[in-house]
Amino acid sequence: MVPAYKLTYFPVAALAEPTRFLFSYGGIEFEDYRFEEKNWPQIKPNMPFGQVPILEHNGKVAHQSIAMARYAAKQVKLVGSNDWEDLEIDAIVDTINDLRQKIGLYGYETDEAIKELRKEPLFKEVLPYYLERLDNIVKANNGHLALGKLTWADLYFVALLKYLNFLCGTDIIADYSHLVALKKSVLEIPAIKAWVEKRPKSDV
Ligand code: GSH
Repeated sequence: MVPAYKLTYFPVAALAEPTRFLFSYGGIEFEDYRFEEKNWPQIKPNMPFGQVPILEHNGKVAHQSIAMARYAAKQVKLVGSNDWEDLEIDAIVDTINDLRQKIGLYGYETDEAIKELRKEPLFKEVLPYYLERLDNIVKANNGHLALGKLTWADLYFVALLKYLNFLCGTDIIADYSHLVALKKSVLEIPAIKAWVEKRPKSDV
């Protein structure tokens, strides 16, 4: 049977990976459509806002990676049990995304001189600021980023890590033991483990 969902993205983990993790976690089949970078100029004009990932379902098209991850999380029951709990999860996911954007200013900079200028503030200030706080949250939260239990915030963070590490050129959580433990516990979930083993290999 043709899967009910089609996820379209570049041939990398990055912004599509949280949704891939979440569908895999819940055993929801999806078509993992990865186009070749050379075909992007033809694909881009057909995207709702000129970007990917997009998620297609029942003839409809959705964009925005966090919105689609939140949708997938609802499908696989990794959300909160009331609006306040969802707010707590969303706040963590948005914080991770704030960090991603700050990392992107460094990682995507093509002018080497500017990149060098951004290096010290990122590695000495921004990363410690965010990662210490996230590590403390996991420490105080029974090994999780929100609600003291597994939620989509945990999967979101671990799924995105490969991309964040790539942009920084290093394992950004290596010195944060509670984040390391969180990563390990998420990657040990059988359905996630199976997904990571079978997913196409990529650096990003
Ligand atoms: N806020 C959007 C989301 O989270 O989905 C950002 C999407 C985004 O930045 N997509 C990038 C893209 O499509 C790939 S990671 N880049 C190609 C382009 O903009 O032409």
